[in-house]
Amino acid sequence: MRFPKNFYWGGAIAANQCEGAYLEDGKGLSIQDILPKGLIGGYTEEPTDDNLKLQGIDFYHRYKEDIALLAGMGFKMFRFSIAWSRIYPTGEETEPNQNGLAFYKDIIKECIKYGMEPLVTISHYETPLALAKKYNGWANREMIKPFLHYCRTLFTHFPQVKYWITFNEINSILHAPFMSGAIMTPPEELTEQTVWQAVHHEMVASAQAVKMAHELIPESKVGCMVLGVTIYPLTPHPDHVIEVMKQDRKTLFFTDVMARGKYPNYAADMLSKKGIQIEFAPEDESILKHTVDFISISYYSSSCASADPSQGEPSGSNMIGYLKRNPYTKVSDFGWQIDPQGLRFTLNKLYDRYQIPLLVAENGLGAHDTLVPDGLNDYTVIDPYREEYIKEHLLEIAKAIAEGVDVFGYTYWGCIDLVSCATAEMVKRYGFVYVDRDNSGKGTLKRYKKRSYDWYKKVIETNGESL
Ligand code: BGP
Repeated sequence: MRFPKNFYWGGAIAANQCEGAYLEDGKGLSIQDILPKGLIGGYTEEPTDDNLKLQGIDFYHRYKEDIALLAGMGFKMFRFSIAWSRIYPTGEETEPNQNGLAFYKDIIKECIKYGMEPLVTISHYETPLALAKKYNGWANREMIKPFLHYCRTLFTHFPQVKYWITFNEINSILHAPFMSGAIMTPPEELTEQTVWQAVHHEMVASAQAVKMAHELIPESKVGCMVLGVTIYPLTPHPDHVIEVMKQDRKTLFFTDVMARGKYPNYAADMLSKKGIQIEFAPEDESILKHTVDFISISYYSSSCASADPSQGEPSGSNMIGYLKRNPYTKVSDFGWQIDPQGLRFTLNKLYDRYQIPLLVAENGLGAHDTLVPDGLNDYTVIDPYREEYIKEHLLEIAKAIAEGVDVFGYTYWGCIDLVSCATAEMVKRYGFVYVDRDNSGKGTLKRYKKRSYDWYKKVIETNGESL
């Protein structure tokens, strides 16, 4: 058998990319509501009509239908995020918004009804805008308090949820300080000192959330989540290999702190070379000791590091454009390198280092899909390329498992088409379910099963044997 008996097969989404209803039922603005083009072009003063996330795929009104569709594939786990500003519109109310709580309570109920384990991301790039404005996001230690107030509300109201992730891709704050860390300082004025201090605040907040979850929901499992940046040397030249070591630490630093409970040996040197001094509160060292129960990653592609920036082509992938393209890999429609073996490599590397369970919380192919008649009076998408991508990655996960790595689940990213994160568009589609909406925001929002829907269903039904 390739996959363990209780392997969590499933899919993942995030509130800001699918819910829409951005001001409904008491929701406050989130930073995403002023990011019309994702990472490109920065934020606007007010929400603008061209921001596809304001309506998303209207999951807010269609979640029952959507969850039923996803459950139809036999999902064992469903990863979604809670929009913080739906619970606390400005982040600092004393009482939560009851409508927001009711919405997520119902989502959880639906998951449980279909036998899907809910996995909740507490913060997936959707900090309340008011907190970003008031505190400059995580640059300010004051953020810890409203975050923990929000966490307490979630853990108290949703004790049925056993699996939690504190911050989506926590290391992405280094690459996208506004989207990831709600830091409003314009990029040209932002210092590394500010960003790394924000990193520290998030990690302290995360560790406190782990502690709190364990107290309030004793059987809970809380994980960290990192953007799985897999890096190879551009050539075997020792300079490139040393560069990989340096670049890797931009990711491993986070897992080191969150899984081992303290700053790693190389931190002092790495930070002081950048002239950074992290301000620790007296209690921080003991707080950080509350380590995570599992590590989760998003994994889409690998890249190369070069000691000489003029060598190599820029990597095409989300947020890691500063790295170099690996000439030995294929690329997706959107220029992302496709490297299934890199996933096996990364899982082994993380497990060798930490020896705690791992979850592939995101992996998927963003592609151009075409809706065609299915011959039965309906429409579908014929997407063998998606099946192939997933198959290749799952087989590499299976190899890692055979090598002794404890991988307990796979939640395919964007299991239903949604607005993309980095470029905020609809045309880049990941789902097993097609949603009729285009880049100009037009479409009926009707859902159609793609061919990969039945394919993934079979994979789950056979616990991966059909691969
Ligand atoms: C990750 C994010 C997701 C997601 C995915 C794909 O970085 O956690 O939210 O969207 O990337 O990226 P994109 O949507 O930009 O194609």
